[in-house]
Amino acid sequence: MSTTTTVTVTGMTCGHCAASVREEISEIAGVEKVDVDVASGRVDITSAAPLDPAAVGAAVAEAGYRVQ
Ligand code: 9UX
Repeated sequence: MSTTTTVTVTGMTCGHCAASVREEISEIAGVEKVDVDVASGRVDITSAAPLDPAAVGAAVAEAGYRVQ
């Protein structure tokens, strides 16, 4: 049974921003799917088990953005 985590990421303004965030979050263990909406900053992450919010924040920071 998968679980979904939704976060809001600030600072993304184009599709390349979204791709960077998606790639970094995809590297977290157990992540199966990452949907990024640039306009709203909404990021929906599907994973095998609940994610550590700190790991999500670190991945987003690695991409150069922030979790609101
Ligand atoms: Mo597009 Mo996003 O040129 O930081 S990558 S604005």
